[in-house]
Formats: sequence, structure tokens, C-alpha cells
Amino acid sequence: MDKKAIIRHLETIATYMELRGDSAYRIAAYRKAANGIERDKRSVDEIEKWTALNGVGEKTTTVIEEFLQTGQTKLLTDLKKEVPVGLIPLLQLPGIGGEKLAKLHKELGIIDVQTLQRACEEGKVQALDGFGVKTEENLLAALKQAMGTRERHPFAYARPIAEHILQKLREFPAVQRAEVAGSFRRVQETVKDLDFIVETDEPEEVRDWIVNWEEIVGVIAKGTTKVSVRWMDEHELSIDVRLAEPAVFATTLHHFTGSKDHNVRMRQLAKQRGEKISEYGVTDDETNRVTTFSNEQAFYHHFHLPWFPPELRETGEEIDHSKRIHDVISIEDIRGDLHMHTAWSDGAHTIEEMIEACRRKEYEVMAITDHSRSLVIAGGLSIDNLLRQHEEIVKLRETYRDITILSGVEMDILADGALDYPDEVLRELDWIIGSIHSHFHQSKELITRRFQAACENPYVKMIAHPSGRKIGIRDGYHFDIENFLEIAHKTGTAVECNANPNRFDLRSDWLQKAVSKGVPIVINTDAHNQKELDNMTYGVSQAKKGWVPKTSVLNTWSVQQILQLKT
Ligand code: DGT
Ligand code: CA
Ligand code: CA
Ligand code: ZN
Repeated sequence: MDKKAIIRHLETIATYMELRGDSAYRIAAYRKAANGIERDKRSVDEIEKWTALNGVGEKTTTVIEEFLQTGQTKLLTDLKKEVPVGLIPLLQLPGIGGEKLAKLHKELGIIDVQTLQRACEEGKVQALDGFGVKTEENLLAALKQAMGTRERHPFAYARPIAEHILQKLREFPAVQRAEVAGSFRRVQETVKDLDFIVETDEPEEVRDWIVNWEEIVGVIAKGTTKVSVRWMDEHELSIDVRLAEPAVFATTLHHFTGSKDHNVRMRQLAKQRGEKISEYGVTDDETNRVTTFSNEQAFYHHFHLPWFPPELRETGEEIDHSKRIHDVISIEDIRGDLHMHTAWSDGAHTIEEMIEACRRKEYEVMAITDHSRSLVIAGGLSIDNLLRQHEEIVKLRETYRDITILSGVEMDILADGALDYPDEVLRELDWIIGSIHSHFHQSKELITRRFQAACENPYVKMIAHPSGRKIGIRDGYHFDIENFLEIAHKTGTAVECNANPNRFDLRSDWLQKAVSKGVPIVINTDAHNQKELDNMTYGVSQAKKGWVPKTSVLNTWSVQQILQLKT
């Protein structure tokens, strides 16, 4: 027998005793014994008298001898019966030893990941002695990230997986069309799984191909119309693929795009007309004749409705507002991007490279907005560098006459509401963005006061990512959206709809509020490289979810109108 096995067994006993709430003295006896055995250089066979070892007593020796003879001990078997099995994996959590876990078990009835997660979410853990807000936050984050218990995944997390799968599906010869459906197609902030609809005449062939993909770690279901598999990512994201024959592709795509509530409303509408909707088409109640459609447009048209962008298919109420759909912003309306970084601060590309990328998008206007001097970690620009950059942009305007290049900055709003540059500097530039990047823990009132100070400055045209959240990572600061929008409205300051899927900031319901208060919205990518400029479509999706009309979106206006903001 290996000495390590004995040591591990004794340590396990100590851990279980700790979880059971045994006396510190008893627990320590097993730990000391394990320690003593580890320090002794001899092998198991060479040890004659266990009690002669440092820290090993009579009682422990009995346990060791039982273990040596049978490979197990009654003591540990009994302990395992008494301690909930679900507690054991929780020992892996950062900052949680047996003692703390025992306390959570005793005081809050924690028995596994789920009960611990619930207790954290309800704020019960921070109320315990020896635990605080920070511990609770850390625990929750660790539970969600490391233990694979995350139920929903940020859109940004699922996106590369979705894009990869979509491309793969579309390249397979037996696949005619493939689309992503479900909450991902609706561009929800988080998704539970990924849903795909595949058009094929050979469902078996496609199915057998999919279950053999090297990127999957398990098959959940395998039928003639549906395959469910687990992706190889750390959370083993589940992937549903529906196999549809050509005639039913459009209705299958519609059905599995959802949302459930949107579908319910559609079915009600059909019922009033004596029809039934399913993923296989629209059935006439009287004749039982099934109508199928070549695409979703034709399907909606059948009900005298315009095509609904998936982003708008949420509560079902959208069906009552179908007339407003053509006012809602779409990607074609966007004339430029007014928030991006270059290698002058923490971006990857030069100003020229960013200009080239924006020209490829046929933008009429763009703004270079690197970080300001206080944001040292992001390479914020000193006044000198900012002014040098401005000069360079002025020069580049000579070269690039088909796009208006605004010279700007993303300026930090400091902890006390002061701005990172004096007015004499700001006056030189065209497009000043105000941002909060520090002191997130301030009170609602202080954060609001910082925003107010920025908005009241005549040179600050826009507030970037107002809530500071990063989906699935941090909630952002405490902040009173009503108050903030009121201030933005009064001062004529625009607010950003940040297109980065990690942010999707503002939230869709807040965008609606901004629209109703008449606050101009700017959809920006905040790109740190050329590729991220492509996120514009996701920003537009986010704006769609808030029913933002194009007239409210500042970067659909003419350059002149943009420059007139706050003048
Ligand atoms: P998720 O996955 O929670 O992020 O959200 P969804 O909307 O992607 O939900 P999912 O994957 O369960 O189903 C995709 C769509 O399929 C859903 O939006 C509507 C439709 N669907 C699926 N199951 C049902 C069902 O049992 N009843 C109805 N009415 N629709 C369903
Ligand atoms: Ca889904
Ligand atoms: Ca699904
Ligand atoms: Zn930025």
C-alpha cells in the first residue's frame, strides 16, 4: 500500500468531520497524523509501530490498520452517510474551507451548488458572521464560472461558437440552408443554449455527420428531426439542431426562433382566422389543407403582417405595433461610428488603419476617441499626446476626403465629477465622450453627480456605456437611469448604445425610456481593433430590442447635424 493513500484517507476523514461539525480537537488529530506520516521517510512496510510516529495516537492507529487491511474504514463510510455529498465539490471554491462550509451547512442548510447559489442570490451568505458582501460576490462568480452550473450564457460567450457551427453547417453538401434560431437569433443578452435550423433532403446523413463532429463531447438526443449535442467549451453548451425538409424550413425557423410569447400571439391570430400554426406550416381548420412558405416574409404576409426582425419577437405585444416596425433603426441607416480606439491608447490599429476599415464600411463619419490621461492602464493620452494626435488627424483629413474624421477623446469623469482635461483642451476637439471607468462602488447619488457634471460641460457631447455593466461579469455601478436621462435631456447630451455584446449598454428597456424622453442615442462599437467595428450590427440589434426609431439615432443624421449637438 502506498503511503499517500493513507495520508489522503486521513485527510478526507478530517474534512468530512469538519463538515459534520466535529470538535476542532478531533479533526486536528487526523490532520496531525497525516502530517506525521508524510514527514516520516520510511515506506509503509518499514514502519513497525505507527504510534511511534509524530502525531499518530492509539485511535488513529486503529483506523490506519483497518485501512491497510480492507482499503476502507467504517469511520469514513459512516461520515459519508452523514455529510451531504453535494457539499464536497464546494470545497474547491476559492476562500471556502471545511470550517466555513460547515457553517454554511449548519446555519443556512446549504447541501450543494444549487442551495449555495440560491443563498448567495438571496443575500443570506453576506449576513453570516465571517462572510461579507465581497465573499458572497466571489462565491457567486466562482459558482457561475468554474463549476459549470451556469444556466445562461452571455451572448458574447455563445457568439463565436454559434458562428463556427453556422459556417460548418452551411458548408456541408447535404445542407441547403442553415440559420441560427432561438434566443441567440433574437439577440438576447444571455442564452440558455444554441438552436439551429437546417434545410436538407437528407436528414439522416446530416444527423450522422453532426454526432461525429470532433468538437462535441456528448450526444443528448438523436432523432429524425432533431439532434442535441454538447459542445466542447468549458460549459458544454448544448446545441439543438432541427432538421427540416425544404417546404417546412420557413415555419420551422419561425417556430424555433420564438419567443414563446410571440408564437402564442401568432397562434391566437391564426385561430381567429380558422387556422392553426405549427412548425410544419399553417393548417386550415375546415379543409385541413396545409400551406407552407418559402421564407418568413411570406409566412408573415399570409397574416397581413410585415416581417418582424427577430430582435422584436419578445412579449407578443409587438404584433399590435406592427405599423411602427418600419420606423425602427436598421443597419442600413447607420452613417458612422463615433467611438473607437487606436494604438495611441489601448487599441490595436493605427488611426489610418481604422479610417481604412470605416471607409470599407462606406461610413460618412467616424470619430477617433482614445482614452484620457487618468486611465493609465489603458494608455490614456497626456495633453501633449492628445494634441499631437489631433494634429495628425487634421493632416489625415487631407488624404481621406470621402469620410469626415472627427477628432475626439473618451474622457474619464473622475471620482469627484471633475473632467480629465481642462476646457481649453476640450475646445480644440470635435467629439468629446464622457465615461466612468473608476470608483464603481460610489453611491447612486455620487455617480449621478459625476454624470451631471460631465453633461453640464458644453464640450461633452455623449456619455459612453452609461451603466458600466459587463454581462455575466459585473453589474456596473448603482445608477438612477431616470435621473440620468433627465440630465442628458436637459443638457442635450447624447447617450451611447454600446454595440459590444459584452456590454449591450444601455439595456433595451432603458433605451425605450431614452427615446420617450427625447434623448439622442448613438450606437457605437467602442472598437479596439478593425474587426470590432463589425459589432455595429449587434448594437443595432440592441437598439431594435428597445424599439429605437432611426430618427432618435444620432449617427444616422448628417455630419452637420451631428456637429450641431449642444451648440
Ligand atoms: P433560451 O434557450 O432559454 O435562451 O431561449 P429560447 O427562446 O431559445 O428557448 P428554447 O431554446 O427553449 O426554444 C427555442 C424556441 O422554440 C422558443 O423561443 C419557442 C420555441 N419552443 C420551444 N419549445 C417550445 C414549447 O414547448 N412551446 C412553445 N410554444 N414554443 C416552444
Ligand atoms: Ca435556445
Ligand atoms: Ca433549445
Ligand atoms: Zn471606449
